[in-house]
Amino acid sequence: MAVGKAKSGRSTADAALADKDPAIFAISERPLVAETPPEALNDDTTPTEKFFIRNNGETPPVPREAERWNLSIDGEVGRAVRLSLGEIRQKFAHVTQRMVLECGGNGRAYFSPKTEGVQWHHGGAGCAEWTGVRLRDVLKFAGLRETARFTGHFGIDPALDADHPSPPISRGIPIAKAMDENTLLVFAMNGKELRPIHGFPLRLIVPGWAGSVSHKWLSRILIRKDRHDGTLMDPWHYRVPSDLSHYGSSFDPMTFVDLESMPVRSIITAPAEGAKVRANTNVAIRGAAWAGDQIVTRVEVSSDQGVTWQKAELSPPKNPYDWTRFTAMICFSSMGTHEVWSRATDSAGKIQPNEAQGWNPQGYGANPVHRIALNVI
Ligand SMILES: Nc1nc2c(c(=O)[nH]1)N[C@H]1C(S)=C(S)[C@@H](COP(=O)(O)O)O[C@H]1N2
Ligand SMILES: [Mo]
Repeated sequence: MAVGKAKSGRSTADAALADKDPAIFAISERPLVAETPPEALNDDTTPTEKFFIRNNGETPPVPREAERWNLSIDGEVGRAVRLSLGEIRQKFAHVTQRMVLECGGNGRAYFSPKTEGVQWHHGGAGCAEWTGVRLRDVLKFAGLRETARFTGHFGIDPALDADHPSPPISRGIPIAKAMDENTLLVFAMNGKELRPIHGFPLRLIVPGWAGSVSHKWLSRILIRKDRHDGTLMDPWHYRVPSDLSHYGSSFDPMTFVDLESMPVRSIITAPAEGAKVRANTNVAIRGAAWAGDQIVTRVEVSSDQGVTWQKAELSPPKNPYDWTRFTAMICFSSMGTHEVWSRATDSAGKIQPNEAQGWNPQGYGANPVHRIALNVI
């Protein structure tokens, strides 16, 4: 389904999509969720126009005076603080890092049987340059009490409609991840102020973890003694069985654990699916790989449906949580339809499986090899 005018005609959604590359396609209109096809992720830095969208509610109205936007930090802190965006910019060191943001449900469409939830293929991810300040600098400014264990994030996005009256999302992370030097409070994306759809004027980027904790339109961080209990912190969201290896066992959501770091994934970004290439000629295969909190240690490609694999060349990430770009040369000796597969391995030794493994009712963690078909002439 190509992106068109949202049925309801809400101006914010229309504007968000009008700004986007036509390759981006909506997989849900309300809430607005749009995926990037792999061939649109061929840039080293994902342009904002090609960056995926994941809303749970409505996009809030754009504030008139962004510099006066306030972020409150309260709860288990030495003193509750309220900082304007202007103050945040002034008081704390600015950092720019290229980092992957990936939706927790990325890859869900590869599960069989089908699960609940938005049916992402591999395109619920992008790698942009984020500019902001370190969350830990701001938390130190407020002063964390010894009892501080967890954050709770709040934004201003309105609920979708009367059927979904609760606030759309309010998730949180353990303090250790909040204090990680790569966790940023972000006001700019790819060198420009955030677009409204991506959280203008202030959002979190918690790299490597399910995107739901990278709160957009961020207005408050509550520091808590215990795990946060906001919207979508319930047993049915962003929770996975602690042991994913027992296919077919009965799952009790009460025993699930929070989905935190995302699994290793690679995608082929060139050539595009269905492209014509020549037989007996080297074809350059290009792609990207990332691995949550881990590092990508190897990417391989296969031109014989996974019977044999050849190592791709990796270009080093610019900074932690940047993706790893890869290239490989493949030569097809016969004409016809041929598949190219890619798979990555992470620093914990985990490798993308041929088919999605670890089926779970909420459909998290599907990271099968990426496969494209080429027309060899
Ligand atoms: N306030 C708010 N923040 C949010 C969301 C949301 O619905 N509301 N969606 C989250 C989810 S599930 C993801 S994957 C990312 C997507 O960020 P993007 O739309 O900028 O790509 O934002 C996260 N932050
Ligand atoms: Mo997400």
